[in-house]
Amino acid sequence: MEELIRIASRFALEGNIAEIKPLGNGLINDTFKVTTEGAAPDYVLQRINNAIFQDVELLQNNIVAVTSHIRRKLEAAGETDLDRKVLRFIPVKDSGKTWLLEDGKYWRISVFIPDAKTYETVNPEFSRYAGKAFGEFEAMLADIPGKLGETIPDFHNMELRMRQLREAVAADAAGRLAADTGELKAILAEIDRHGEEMCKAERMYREGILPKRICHCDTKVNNMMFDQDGNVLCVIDLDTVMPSFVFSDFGDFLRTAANTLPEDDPDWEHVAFKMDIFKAFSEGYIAGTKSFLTPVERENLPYAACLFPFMQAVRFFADYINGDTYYKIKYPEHNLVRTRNQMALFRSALAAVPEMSAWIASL
Ligand code: GN1
Ligand code: MG
Repeated sequence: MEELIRIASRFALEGNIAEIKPLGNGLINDTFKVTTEGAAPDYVLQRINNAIFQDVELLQNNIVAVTSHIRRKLEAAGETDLDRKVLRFIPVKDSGKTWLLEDGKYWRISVFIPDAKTYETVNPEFSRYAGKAFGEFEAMLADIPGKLGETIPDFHNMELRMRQLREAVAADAAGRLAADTGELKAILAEIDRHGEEMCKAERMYREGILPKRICHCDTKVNNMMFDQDGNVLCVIDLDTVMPSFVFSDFGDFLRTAANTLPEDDPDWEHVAFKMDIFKAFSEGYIAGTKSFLTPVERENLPYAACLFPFMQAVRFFADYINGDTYYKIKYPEHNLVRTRNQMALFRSALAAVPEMSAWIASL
């Protein structure tokens, strides 16, 4: 706590700090809410996980480029209340930078968005709004000046994720495969059966028929802020905003919002892909992206809905085999439980592809 106050005080905050408490449930960074006294805004303090985001300067440059671009657009469109519609990062007092390096740890602070809510689950109506909002987010970034760097190179490259899984298997660093009684091998076999099919996006990219665009790349349902009436205020958690396929944003939202259960629920037999959420979200997304979405991107949205549970399963499973070095875990089997859950979601989404395709074609 004292460390946190000392860190927060290095930033050019308004008001005096009253308290600092943990916030949210991200798997990568550590997040805190900084409450101030009186009318000054509250803030969000984050310790950036620099084992994962190795180039914090590039990361923050991306985020500042994105948030100031969006802010300018909203201003030009006559929007008000901008601090609730786009994140604002606070500079460090002595350096003017939006990040602080102290004792080997990286920190940043943004304005806390008041009277806003995040959700772990959404109904079809909110999904439609979210689809439109993520689509419009991509549309706003279509003309961002300059180039954004890849904060995590090849982040959503399925071919890379398959290679990383194979490397994890070959090393078996935690001895988990050696101790396997059959389940792990069965998961690996199932992943192998679908791996090539799921790497379709990379092939289309090499063939020149699929573009990369600036995407959010972590469109989990809880990364969107809503006001009390269900209107979308803004998109948060901008660490992974970078060039990617639109499948990233479409697929990752559905991975979290269309699952009947949370991504780490052990009851994987009750995991299913919710078509009502898919239908509502895709309606919103196609409306929000009508200025740029190509027929190839559009036709492959059902593939994207399968790709993201699959990719997440491969990532969780590789981390399990590596001995849990990437994602925060709460108990030893956590990454395996997450893998089972995401594989079940993948199977359910895959079975729904014909229905998804018919729906997209009808829009
Ligand atoms: C991580 O930090 P968080 O929870 O927003 C991860 C995402 C995964 C997600 C799974 C940089 O996001 O890619 O989809 O966990 N972020 C990174 O819950 O790896
Ligand atoms: Mg998050």
